[in-house]
Amino acid sequence: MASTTCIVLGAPVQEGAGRLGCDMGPSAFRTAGLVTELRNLGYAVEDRGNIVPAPRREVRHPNGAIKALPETVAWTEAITEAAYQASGDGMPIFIGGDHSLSAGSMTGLARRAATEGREFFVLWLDSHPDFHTLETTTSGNLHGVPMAYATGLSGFDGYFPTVANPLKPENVCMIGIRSVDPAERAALATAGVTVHDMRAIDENGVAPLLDAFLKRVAAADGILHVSLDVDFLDPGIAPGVGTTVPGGATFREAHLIMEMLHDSGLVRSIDLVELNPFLDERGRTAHRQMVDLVSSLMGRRVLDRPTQSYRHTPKNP
Ligand code: 5AB
Ligand code: MN
Ligand code: MN
Ligand code: MN
Repeated sequence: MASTTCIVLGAPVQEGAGRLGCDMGPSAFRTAGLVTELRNLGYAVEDRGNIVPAPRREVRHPNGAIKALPETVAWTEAITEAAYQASGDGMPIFIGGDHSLSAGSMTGLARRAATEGREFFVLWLDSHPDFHTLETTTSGNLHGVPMAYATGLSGFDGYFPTVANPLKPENVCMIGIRSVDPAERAALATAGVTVHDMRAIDENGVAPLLDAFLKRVAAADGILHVSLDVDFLDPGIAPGVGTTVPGGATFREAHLIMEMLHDSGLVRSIDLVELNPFLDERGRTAHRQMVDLVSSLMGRRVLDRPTQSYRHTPKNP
C-alpha cells in the first residue's frame, strides 16, 4: 500500500445540504492535517486542490421542493470527471463538501471500474441511505439522493448526467443507518441493497457485518469505494455536521471498520463528506474523528498483529 499515491481532491459543495457551511470542509480537512497524516504513514500525496464545478445550465424539475438543481448538476459533472481521472493515477480521497458530491465520485469510479473490467462495490457509512429520487425528496436537499442516482434509479435522466455504468444495488453495503424516510424505506425494500441499521450493529457488532461484505468484494475481485458521512458517527463525538442523528457509531466501532478496511487491501477510493466546520467544536470532528479515522483506514496500527487476508484465501487447504 505504501506505493499508493493518495490524490486529495477538495469538493467544496454545500448547495446539497440544508444548511450552509460544508463549503469550508475541504479547508478544515487540510487544516486538521490530513495530508501530513498520510505522508507520515509513508504515502506519496498529491493535493490537487479544489474541483471547480462545470458551467451551470438551467435545469428545472416539476418537484418544486428541489433546491439548487443546476448547481448540483454542475458539481456532479465536474466531480465525475475528476474521479475518473484521479482513479487512474492513484487513490482518490474526496474531501467535501456535502454528500451530493458522491453522485459524482461514485459514477466516476464506476466508470473506472468498467474501464478495468472490474466489479464496483460501495461501502456506505451514514445514518441515512440517501436513497431519494428527484420525485420522492420532500426536503429537496440533494445530499439525500446520491445513492439513488448512482444505482441508476429512474427519474434522474434529463436532469443529471446519464449514468453509463450504474452501480449494482447488490454491490452496496450500508452500515449505521438510523434515519430513513418512508419513500426511501419503500425503495430499499426491493432494491437489493444490503442495509445494516444500528440494531444490526448492536446485535452482531460491526465486524461480522463488514467481514461478510469484504469477502464478497474479494471473491468478485472487485474495487471498493468507501463513502463516509460524518453523521455515521454519534453526534456526541462528531458534532460538526448539519444532520446529527442520535445513537450513532462509537469511536471504537468506526476505528474497527477502518482497520478491517485497511487489512482487506480492497479500498480504491474514499469520500469524506458532510463536515460542517461552522458547527464543529474547536475542529474536533475534523481532527480527532475524521482525520484520525483516515489514518486507521490507511494503515496506522496500535500493535503488529496477524491480519485476515481477503484477497489470497486458499480455497482448498
Ligand atoms: B445526508 C433526509 N432524508 O432527504 C432528506 O446527510 C436527510 O447526506 C438527508 O445523509 C440526509 O432530507 C443527507 C431527511
Ligand atoms: Mn449522507
Ligand atoms: Mn447522513
Ligand atoms: Mn448530513
